[in-house]
Amino acid sequence: MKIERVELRRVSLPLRRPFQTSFGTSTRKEFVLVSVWAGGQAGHGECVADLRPDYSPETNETAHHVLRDYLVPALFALALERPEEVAPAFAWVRGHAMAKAALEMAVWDLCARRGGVPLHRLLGGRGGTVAAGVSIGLQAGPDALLERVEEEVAAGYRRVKIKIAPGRDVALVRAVRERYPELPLMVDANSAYTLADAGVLEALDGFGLTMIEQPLGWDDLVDHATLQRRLRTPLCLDESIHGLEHARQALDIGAARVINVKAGRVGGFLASRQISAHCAARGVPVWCGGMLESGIGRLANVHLQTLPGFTLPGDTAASQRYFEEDLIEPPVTVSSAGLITVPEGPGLGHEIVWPRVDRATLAREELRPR
Ligand code: OSB
Ligand code: MG
Repeated sequence: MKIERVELRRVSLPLRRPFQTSFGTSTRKEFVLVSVWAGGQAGHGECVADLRPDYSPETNETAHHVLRDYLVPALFALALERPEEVAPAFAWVRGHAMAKAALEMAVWDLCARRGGVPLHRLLGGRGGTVAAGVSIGLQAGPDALLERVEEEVAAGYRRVKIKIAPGRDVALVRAVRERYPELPLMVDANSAYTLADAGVLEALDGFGLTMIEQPLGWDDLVDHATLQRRLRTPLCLDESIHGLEHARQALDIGAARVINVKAGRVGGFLASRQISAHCAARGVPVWCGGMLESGIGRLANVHLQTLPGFTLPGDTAASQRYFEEDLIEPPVTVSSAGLITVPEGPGLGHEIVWPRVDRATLAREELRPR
């Protein structure tokens, strides 16, 4: 198979509510949507880079540049037999995992559609349902947070994650824990602390959290290992894991006991599958993170987390939590039991509503082999 055409769109969707983390506040989701064509069929991948290099060094601009100038030409040069061949062809490009992932995932979707199978089947996953967790951004205070937790628990979510930041941590966790003694609860600091704050993190150790996500440096493993030795609560790494080697090294030195897999952060589905398989072999649970994706990236996450090894609820929540109108029909929904049904249609498995995508598109560029 030769890829005949690639389209890069810049898409902007307003978020229903602002999402605040330790590194900033998002009010809209702006991303590069990658589409690839072969033999009259298309596949689509949503890039999880954002406007600012705060979660990761990548931005929409860097992703667009690296896609257009390096990755798409490398893809055009391939005679593809399997989607597993895409990631190795990008390996010479250092970093830029989110750009690589968007294009690689579009090819996986295309291959699944060409084969008439759902994406999860091509990946080696399963049908059925997946358990939904929810990530609640930083709130004005404990009362506002409790209101949000109540809403999400009532909606059925299987576990709740709350964002924390220095000075907005122990009191928030205590408030939620007092109201919900049994709730599977975790926190995500998005790298807001250092080892000098170990006292605060030790204070969180008594709340029966399922894990503490990425408390220390965004590219750190060593200090996380030091911190993990001082805590009973498992540490989970998000930002620090950029591929299979990081995952292996993190586990080897005891920097984490759980890993958050985001296909965008590790370079795509192949790398995600390698990490989940590696962790499963070591008895380490993984779960699928989220990046406030539109329905296109959201469905990709639903399929990914059907792979063996994804034993914990992910950050994949219902479309309607994020957007007035998602780009797919039907939207992703979560049942009152906290479950998402895995699509069985070809590829991503739900329709992409192109008139909505067109309305949300800021710019588009078409690329062909030369
Ligand atoms: O750290 O997991 C994170 C959103 C944007 C960037 C980083 C993170 C998040 C979330 C939201 O926690 C997960 C979601 O609901 O998509
Ligand atoms: Mg995180």
